[in-house]
Amino acid sequence: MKSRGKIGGGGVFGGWSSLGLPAVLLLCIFFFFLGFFGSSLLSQQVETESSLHPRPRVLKEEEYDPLPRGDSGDDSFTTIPFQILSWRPRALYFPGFATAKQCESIIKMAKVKLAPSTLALRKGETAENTKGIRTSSGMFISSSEDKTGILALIEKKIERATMIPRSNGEAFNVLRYEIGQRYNSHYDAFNPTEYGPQKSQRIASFLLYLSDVEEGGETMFPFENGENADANYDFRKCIGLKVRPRRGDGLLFYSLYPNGTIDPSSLHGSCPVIKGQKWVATKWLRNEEEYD
Ligand SMILES: O=C(O)CCC(=O)C(=O)O
Repeated sequence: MKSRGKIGGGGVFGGWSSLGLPAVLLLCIFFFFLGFFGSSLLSQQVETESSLHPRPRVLKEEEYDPLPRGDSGDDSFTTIPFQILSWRPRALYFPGFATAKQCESIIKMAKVKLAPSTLALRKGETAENTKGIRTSSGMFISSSEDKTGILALIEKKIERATMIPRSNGEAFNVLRYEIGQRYNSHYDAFNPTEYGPQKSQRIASFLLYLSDVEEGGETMFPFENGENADANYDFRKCIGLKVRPRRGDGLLFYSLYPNGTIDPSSLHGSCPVIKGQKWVATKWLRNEEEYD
């Protein structure tokens, strides 16, 4: 009588051998590729998720002991590396502030809505007589318009790095500079004697570089440390402290002194792009809440 529920006489290996060697080989190859593609697909998904929404780095508790927090505080330490580039103006550089994937996503959302960049005009200025000062293209986007959540993440990181609440920020101004395009030196803060009375003032600017630039396109501070600050300065001139755009890096500088007056050394601009293309997202931070 044949026994039920049992693999034939030779056990498992007997079953394989009855399939024949070519069939076993084919099965092995099939499982190999299944494993290979399955694991690389999975790791790609994990990588995309973690590079779009990276976890904040936290220090180990045994290194430093966190204090009991206030209602709105954190339970752990945050590290955001930065370099002081200058004290006049107060300028900080943040390497690797955003991931390459985050930068690419921001460019993708901006690309479809670009228009020639405009200027806030002083008394007597018109679009016609200020032509050539700012030749990039750009668009404005607030974090509430971004369904991917990336701009909200970046905004929260800027908030932590500056301790200026998100609600004091303007919408992101995403800019693209092509070869030869530039932004002559200017102030981000609005001097009331030139622009009239202001409801609020820009305290600081955070620039997130979304691309590398092969040549040119630096953010320049011609009056850094009081250099070149004479009446003859040509606002097109690309001199002084120059910050080279690198994808994912951030630059923060303060336009106001702690006493609220405009820091003359915060004059800045974008050198013309010589080779490649420059993408940057600017966030202006104000002394009053913005409503977007
Ligand atoms: O593109 C840059 O590097 C500077 C941008 C800038 O000056 C601004 O948006 O106010």
